[in-house]
Amino acid sequence: MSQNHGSKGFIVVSNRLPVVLEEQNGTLSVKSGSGGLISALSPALRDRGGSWIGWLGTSETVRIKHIKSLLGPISSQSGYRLLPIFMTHQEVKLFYQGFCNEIVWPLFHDLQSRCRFDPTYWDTYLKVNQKFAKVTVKHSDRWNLIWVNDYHLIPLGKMLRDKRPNCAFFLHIPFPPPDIFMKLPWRQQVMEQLLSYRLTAFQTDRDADNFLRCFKELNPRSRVMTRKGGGRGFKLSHQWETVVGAFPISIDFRYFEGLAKSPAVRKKADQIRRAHQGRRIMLGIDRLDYTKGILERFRAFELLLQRDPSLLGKVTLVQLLVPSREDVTSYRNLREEIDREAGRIIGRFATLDWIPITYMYQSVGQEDLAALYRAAHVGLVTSLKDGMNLVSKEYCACHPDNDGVLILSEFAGSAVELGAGAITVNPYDMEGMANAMQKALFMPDEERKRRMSLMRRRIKGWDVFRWMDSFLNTAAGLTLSSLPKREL
Ligand code: GDG
Repeated sequence: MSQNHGSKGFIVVSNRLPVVLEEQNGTLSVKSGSGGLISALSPALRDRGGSWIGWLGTSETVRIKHIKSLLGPISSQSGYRLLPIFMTHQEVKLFYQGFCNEIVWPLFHDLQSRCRFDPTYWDTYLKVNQKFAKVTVKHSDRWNLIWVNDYHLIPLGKMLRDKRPNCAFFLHIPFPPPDIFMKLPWRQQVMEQLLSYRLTAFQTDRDADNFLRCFKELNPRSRVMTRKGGGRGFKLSHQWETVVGAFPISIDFRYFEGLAKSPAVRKKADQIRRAHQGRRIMLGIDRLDYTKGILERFRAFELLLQRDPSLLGKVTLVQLLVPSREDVTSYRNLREEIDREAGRIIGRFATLDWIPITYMYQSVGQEDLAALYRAAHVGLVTSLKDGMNLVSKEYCACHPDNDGVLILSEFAGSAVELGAGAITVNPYDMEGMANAMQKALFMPDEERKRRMSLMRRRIKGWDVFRWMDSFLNTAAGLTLSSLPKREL
């Protein structure tokens, strides 16, 4: 990328910084954050310069100087500046746990029965976005390209528009169809906010189309134009046009492939396979989240074992569950339910020398992650809905010998690219999932290799660097650089 994004480089804004702040025995330290947004943006942003603005994942506000000195060395290592936002305990509760995690997250994943439309959440949502706006203005110039990420910060573009007209937005999660979106009490405001960016980008055409349908329903007389350079132009007034398009996020394919081929990871993968004594390994790796279909996966596995007793002792489901949103009640409840279900299924089928589910509730390092991917004969991604799902792509990247089968939810964004090679499933169909597991375990070598090689080619051809270049080039092509303020 050669564009000059303004004298301060380009500015990335997301709810979380790629690091979180932890306090143990009165000592503050920073550790790497987790989740798809960070996995994707961190490698692609490395050494591009610019700044990343976000929250440190804690309501800690004291010793700000100390926090800045902790972030300094990380900024120089990563090649971009980290600029922290601070939130009070009440803001974390109403903005993050409330509006973001009890309204937008479940609603945009089509799970409206999990929503709590508390009106006090909206005010704090706007207030915290104002905080982000203030810090963004302070650390940028008028013509900087500001890249706003995800559902926590939808209002930011509108707040910044007069002072920073070059804002682009990327939504990492799905955008729902009208019958779901219309339930949002603030639908008109949210739609208007999404149209305050120069570029509003989604993961897949499914999401962009849903957005278009919602727009039409809310603005029946407005025009949508197909643009020559790709994307669709949305015009709410003659002074302002927003371009909308799909930019499927991806992974650093070469990094994961290289890791999987490295002697250390191969050794670890062999050790994992030996520890399972030649049994077939089916692997799930997910953040703890009800959208990932973990319980559905466990129950389908139970059905598989119940239907086909010849598999008892021959296959193990390895589930890595990464702690997430532990301060949100519904996530704590989900964890308890997963613990119970795993325990129940283990109790039902385990023998003296075989445990059907190996379940870990922790985060592991990159080498262990790659070794798990490489060791697994079958990768399981059974999301009820997912913006993209990077795990599905990482699993393929870590199978350089093409010897793995991916079972993939048709409701994950990655099914658009990987559907032809994966065994696709409806995660609500327990029998269908059990059939898919059976098929994956007994798939002939030739078919397995053909399918995996197809998926790997697709991911390699559209990796995270191509995704980022394509998004940033499109955004840069739409930026304003000389219009006088009154025309905006
Ligand atoms: C959101 C959207 C979209 C997992 N466990 C460990 C670990 N991970 C990493 C994986 C992967 C990432 O976390 C999870 O990414 P996903 O895409 O699967 O899911 P979300 O966190 O829900 O991400 C999603 C994404 O944003 C990007 O736009 O794809 O749809 O929901 O990269 O590798 N990493 C390490 N240790 C672990 O234990 N190091």
